[in-house]
Amino acid sequence: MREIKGFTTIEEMEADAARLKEIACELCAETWEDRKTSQQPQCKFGEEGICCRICSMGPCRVTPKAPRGICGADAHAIAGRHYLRMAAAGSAAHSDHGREIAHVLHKASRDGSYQVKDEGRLLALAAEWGVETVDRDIYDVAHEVADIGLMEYGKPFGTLKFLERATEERQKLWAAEGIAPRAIDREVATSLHMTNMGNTSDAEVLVRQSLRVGMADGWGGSMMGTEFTDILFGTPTARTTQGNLGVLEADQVNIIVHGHDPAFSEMVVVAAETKEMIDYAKSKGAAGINIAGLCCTANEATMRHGVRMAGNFLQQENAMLTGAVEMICVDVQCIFPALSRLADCFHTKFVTTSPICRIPGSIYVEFKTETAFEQARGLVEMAIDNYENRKRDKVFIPTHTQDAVVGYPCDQIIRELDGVTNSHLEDRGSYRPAIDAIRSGVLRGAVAMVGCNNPKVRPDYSHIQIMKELMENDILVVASGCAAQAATKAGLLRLDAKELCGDGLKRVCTLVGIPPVLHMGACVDISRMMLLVTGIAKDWGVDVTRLPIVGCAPEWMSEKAVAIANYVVATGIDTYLGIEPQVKGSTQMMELITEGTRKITGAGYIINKDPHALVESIIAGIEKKRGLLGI
Ligand code: BF8
Ligand code: SF4
Repeated sequence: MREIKGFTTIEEMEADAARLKEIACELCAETWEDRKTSQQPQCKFGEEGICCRICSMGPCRVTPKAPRGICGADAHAIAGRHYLRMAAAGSAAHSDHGREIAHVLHKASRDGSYQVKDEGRLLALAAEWGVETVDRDIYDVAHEVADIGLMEYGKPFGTLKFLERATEERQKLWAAEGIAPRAIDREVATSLHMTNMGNTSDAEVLVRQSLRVGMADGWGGSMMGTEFTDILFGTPTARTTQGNLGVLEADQVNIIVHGHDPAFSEMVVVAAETKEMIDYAKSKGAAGINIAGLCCTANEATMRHGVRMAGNFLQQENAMLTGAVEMICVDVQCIFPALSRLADCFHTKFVTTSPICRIPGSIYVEFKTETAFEQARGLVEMAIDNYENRKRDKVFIPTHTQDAVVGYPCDQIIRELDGVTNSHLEDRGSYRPAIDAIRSGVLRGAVAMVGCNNPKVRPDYSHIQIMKELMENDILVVASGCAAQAATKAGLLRLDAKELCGDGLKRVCTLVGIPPVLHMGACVDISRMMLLVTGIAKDWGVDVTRLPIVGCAPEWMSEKAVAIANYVVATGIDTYLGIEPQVKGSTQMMELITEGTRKITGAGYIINKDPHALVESIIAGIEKKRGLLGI
């Protein structure tokens, strides 16, 4: 593997983390490493998905001596029901986030905290949904579009509107297989109903519903979240930024926004950029206000404002351990409750803002659409006031930081790749150049790298090693979520990361002026990836399953990842996992998720805990698809 000076290595990242861990030990502060140790050995029944506590006759655990729970449910039913519940919870989380954004759009106004930033995007969606736009106030259009979006959550009849964006083959297949999602909330409720005591015990039926509830996320709630976020805050465009803990500033007020809902973080960014707040920070002896992001909030804010990214999931405690953070304010999802206790060891204010995510010991400021800006300004002021409490002799900010180019939604990728052969900017918009590059073998294929960190594996190692190996093999990477942040920290979003690539990918990166790993946003933006693949399939004239394009989540941990994996597979895209889904105690479930779904959607999971073996199987899978296409 090529190593070039200037790119942060995983060992350098680990050295920074080790120093921060020492600080934690000096303060007797507990971190995830300590809790992981005290959790050992982790429960084997839970790990294998064969512990059931769905009713109070249980918990029932499957063993050779006791192969069925008290009601008679076997390992396949128990593991299948648990798997479906994970997919449903993940779908609920993403979709509820999408719903919140829809409500914000519904309340958007010219003189309120939230306005419509991308009118073109709104008008396009209005046209798609048959909303009248001629001679209408843009905010009336916005409110009607939001209204229709909100109805998608609970409409009594029909299937989701966004399914019509898929290829005809997919739409027919989903209908024929009975997995086309109806209203979003209905699929979540149906999943809970089916897994309620005394209902479905047929593992295949449970897996089919997992695909369906997953699609309610990817082709429903998440897609809506992405669309409405772009309308409200602007469709991202490529821009430069930086990543890793080195983005924290020793002489500025550091405020970290963490979570997922951009409606919240956008306001904090806007408030921190006001002259009034900057002057106030200066009056308190700081050189300025430095907003940095963690997790998917970082991805959202960086794509639209260039806000720098402090890190991903397993770095959240490390950010506080630097001792340089005046405030961590969070909205929803992937937030360690541990931050609250850890904040007791530092001057850091830990602020929660959503009724969905209440954490004991935090400062709770419930964000409201109507007063969002004033509330954000209040929080920024609180952080500035806290600057003088920083214990300067205890601060350790790691120096490793990487430059990055971020913000490639579908349109941007199409436009950029189209630039390989088409120099007329205004005509751009065809997938042909991307297809030609794949067809000719200049690019062997593409991989969507997604998902979290998981203490079960060396943090970020799998992400980075897999991406580097793909790049060397002329495979373009699109990344989102914590995978995108891992790439950022390793420098793979730098334009000169093309030096780490094979000749073909390097040529494309040089011609087009893109990095070999394209940052596509937060996890809800994986819906963008579905549309990108759909666009390529339509222009190519083949079904999605035949394209040399796959997904990979080597370090996933969240229920949201289970929902995502289900809609990716339902869309016909093979998904490579580095962490085993918790169904190993059922041979039938293992067969269903790796092979069984192929009979339904043409795709399935390939699971391998060894990242090197996993990337080899990805490359082999891509080459096999190329062979079958005759290219
Ligand atoms: O939604 S990748 S750890 S931050 S779940 Fe969470 Fe996983 Fe990160 Fe974003 Ni996605
Ligand atoms: Fe046990 Fe059946 Fe109740 Fe589950 S649903 S806890 S297997 S009795």
